[in-house]
Amino acid sequence: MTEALAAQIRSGDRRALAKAITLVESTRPDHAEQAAALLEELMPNTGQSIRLGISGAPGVGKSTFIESLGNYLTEQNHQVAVLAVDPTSAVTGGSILGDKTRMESLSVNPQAFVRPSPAGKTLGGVTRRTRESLLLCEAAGYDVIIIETVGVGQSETAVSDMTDMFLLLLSPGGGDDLQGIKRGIMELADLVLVNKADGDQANLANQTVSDYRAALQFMQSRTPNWTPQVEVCSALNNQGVDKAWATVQAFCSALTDSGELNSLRAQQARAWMWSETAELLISDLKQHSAIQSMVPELEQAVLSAELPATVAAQRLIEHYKAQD
Ligand SMILES: Nc1nc2c(ncn2[C@@H]2O[C@H](COP(=O)(O)OP(=O)(O)OP(=O)(O)O)[C@@H](O)[C@H]2O)c(=O)[nH]1
Ligand SMILES: [Mg+2]
Repeated sequence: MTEALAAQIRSGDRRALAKAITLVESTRPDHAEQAAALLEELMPNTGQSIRLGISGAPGVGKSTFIESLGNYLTEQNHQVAVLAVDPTSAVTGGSILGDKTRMESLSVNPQAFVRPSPAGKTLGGVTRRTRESLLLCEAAGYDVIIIETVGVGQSETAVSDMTDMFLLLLSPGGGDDLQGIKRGIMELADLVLVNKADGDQANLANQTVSDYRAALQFMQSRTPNWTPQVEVCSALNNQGVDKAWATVQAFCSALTDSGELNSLRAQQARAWMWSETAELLISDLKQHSAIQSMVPELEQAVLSAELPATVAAQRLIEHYKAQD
């Protein structure tokens, strides 16, 4: 069953890909086993895409930009997949990106695959699934994978940890206070795009570009092989999107030529291995009945400040290690 599904995915069968993503998103233990087998089987077919993270405040134009870029790329015979990491789905079970992912033309473009965000209990849960979905999309032949997230400060790091390049979209204006964007997020950006550079806002957008270029000079570059760029675009009018793509390609060449792309991905994979290990250990621990029975009392003792959290954690681990 795994091998047949893997073969369908490799042949570019979109329904098989959608089915496989549903499998990796499932919380059922038997599904998790199948998903793991499938990913292992497809591993040799992964890694050949450009992995792009895109973030920005609500309403800045992420969906419009991705639609414009996606359609531009498919015209050049690229296969584009769009995945979403939605930090709100973890909290509310609802979704910022889900209903508002208005990529109407890209969604029906035969060379594109648009997948709304999974609902996960934790942001970690959502991003685990997104990483796996990314690998599945690569195995299905998509050569540009875009991972979108809303810039509300929780999910950008997670997205940057699974992508090659991080694009930050900003609105014109507000250069002084960096639009409330946390400095740490600015530091993740390899390309800052000031969107909505059209109509009345065109001049302001250019001014904003100057402001950010000045601001970025004082920031530590993520890598010696690339200086973060700031450009304007109008996603609505499809302006600057080709330039942004040229910058993405320049970034990829710089990191490929220096060998950094391979080492970056290798490090990301190793970090992922350890975060998976931590998640699996915690969920295994919580499933033990002996542990479950001691949790209420321990939590109560920590809540009422009778017991230091560290001591409570040590007791949990001791009991866990004493199991079977
Ligand atoms: N003038 C102008 N408007 C734009 C541009 N890009 C997007 N918009 C408009 O801005 C609004 C929000 O655009 P979206 O693409 O939905 O923004 P988003 O960042 O995906 O928003 P969320 O998913 O809600 O976070 C829409 O009304 C767009 O038409 C642009 O380049 N110029
Ligand atoms: Mg959107």
